[in-house]
Amino acid sequence: MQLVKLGGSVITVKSRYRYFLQQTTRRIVHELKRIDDEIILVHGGGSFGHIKASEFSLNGSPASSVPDGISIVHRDMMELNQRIITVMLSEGMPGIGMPPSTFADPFMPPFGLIESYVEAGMFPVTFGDVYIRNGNSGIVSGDDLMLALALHFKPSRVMFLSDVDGIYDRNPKTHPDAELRKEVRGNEAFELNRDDVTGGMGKKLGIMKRIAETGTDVYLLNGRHPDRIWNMGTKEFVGTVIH
Ligand code: ATP
Ligand code: IP8
Repeated sequence: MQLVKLGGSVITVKSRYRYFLQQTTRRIVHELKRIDDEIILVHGGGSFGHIKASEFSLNGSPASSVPDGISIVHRDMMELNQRIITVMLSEGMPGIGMPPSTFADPFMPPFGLIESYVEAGMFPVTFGDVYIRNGNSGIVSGDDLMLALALHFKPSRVMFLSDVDGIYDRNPKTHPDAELRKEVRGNEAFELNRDDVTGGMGKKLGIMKRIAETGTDVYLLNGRHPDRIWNMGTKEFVGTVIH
């Protein structure tokens, strides 16, 4: 089994509310389809999640407008999820959406159910979502779900697709001379996008390291070049690996 995160930065334009990158998503799905293995997918929020979640402070103290905010962000995330599944279907990859806001514990996906869909030849697609727990609202990140799924299923390979070539010593978007790390050294610096409500690349690296501790190689690569998945584990690979 393989576990794949479609980062919100690669399947949407993060600065433009609800802007889905259908062609990029199609090119990624086209490559994933050729992997001869079971695959569980997770996707992030991008501009379908972070902009409104930040506007409504869903990750902080509950505001009076929270019920509206929860409803809007969830609707938008469902829309993104269904758009991805429509692309998957058209590429011959039957996906099934699994919204965490309906899980008994949003941080603990229903593993048995996921397994049933995988056994039926389907591709579960869960995603960063809103939740209410013990009276408090919050956001579960796709990266949190990647960790829970990796710990349970122990996939043979875990990949995070983003809009950059890998993890750099500094944010490559603001530092054109930033250096790509094939392996991290521990002195990387991270910058957070203004609207990001779930911690960005710095938090992602922490999650990648925790998954790697279970013995699975974890890759971060650029989803705009999905053919790079075929070089994972070789010298030619362009991206970052955590062993
Ligand atoms: P989402 O959280 O919406 O699913 P994602 O998983 O694609 O999105 P982001 O949280 O957007 O990931 O993180 C990717 C962004 O992290 C890049 O666009 C990049 O600008 C930024 N970034 C900041 N610091 C670094 C760094 N040191 N190396 C690589 N990228 C960095
Ligand atoms: O982009 C966040 O998930 P992430 C989802 O994987 C929302 O961190 C709703 C903002």
